[in-house]
Amino acid sequence: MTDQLSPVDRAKYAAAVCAADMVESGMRLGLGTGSTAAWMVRRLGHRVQEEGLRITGVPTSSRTAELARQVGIDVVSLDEARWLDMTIDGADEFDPELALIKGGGGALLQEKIVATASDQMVVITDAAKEVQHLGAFPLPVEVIPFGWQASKALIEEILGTLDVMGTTASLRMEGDRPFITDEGNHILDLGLGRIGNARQLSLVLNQVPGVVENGLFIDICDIVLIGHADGRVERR
Ligand code: ABF
Repeated sequence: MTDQLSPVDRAKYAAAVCAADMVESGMRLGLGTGSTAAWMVRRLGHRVQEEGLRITGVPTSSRTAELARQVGIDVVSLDEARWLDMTIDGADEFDPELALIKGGGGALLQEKIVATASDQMVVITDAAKEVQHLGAFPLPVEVIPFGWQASKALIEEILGTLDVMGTTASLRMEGDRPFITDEGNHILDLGLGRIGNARQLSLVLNQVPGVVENGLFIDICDIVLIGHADGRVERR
C-alpha cells in the first residue's frame, strides 16, 4: 500500500495508522483535518468495515465530514456527542512542551473546540513538524469579516511590542488569505519567525476585537506520534 507513497506521506501514514489502531469500539472521536488526519480517517473506515469497529466521529471541518461519511464512519455533531473520548488531529509544528501551531488548513476554530472537548488529544505528524521553538510556520489567526482590516492593523500594532514577550518582532503579515473558513471568517497568517512566550501571545491575540481564535494550542495536546518513512512511530 505505502510503496507508491512519497517518504513524507509514508511517515504521515505510519503515524495515522498507529493512532487509528489505538481506537476502541464505543469511543466518541474528534476527527482532525489535513492530509495526515485523512489517512487516519481512512484507516478508521477500514476498521469499521473490516473489524466492525463501532465508533462515532465528530469532524473538525466539512472536508473531514465528507471523507468520514464516505468511508462509513457514523458522523455526529459535537452537540450530539456532548463530550469526546479522544481527538486525533494533525499539526503544523509542535515543541518540547507539546504546544502546537495548528490551522494551516484553515480549520483551527473547530479543531480547537473539538480538541478541548475531549479527554485526550493525540497529534499525528511527521518529523518535520518537531521544533524547539514555535513560530517558523506562520501562525493562523481567525478574524470575523466585519472590520477585519482594523483587526489586522491592531494585531500589527500589538505584535510590534512583542519583544517584551520574547517573540521576535520579525513580523510578516502574510495578509488575508482568500480562504474563508467553515464559519465564513477570514484567516490572517502571522509570520513571526520565533515565538518566545506562546501562552502569553495566545492570550493577547484573543483580546483583539474581531479575533475569534488563534492557532496556538497550549496545554491541549497529550501525545504526539511522529511517523517515519520506514514505518517507525515515535511517541512524545
Ligand atoms: C490540520 O492539518 C491543521 O490544524 C494543520 O495545520 C494541518 C496539518 O496538515 P498535514 O497533516 O497535511 O501536514 O490539522
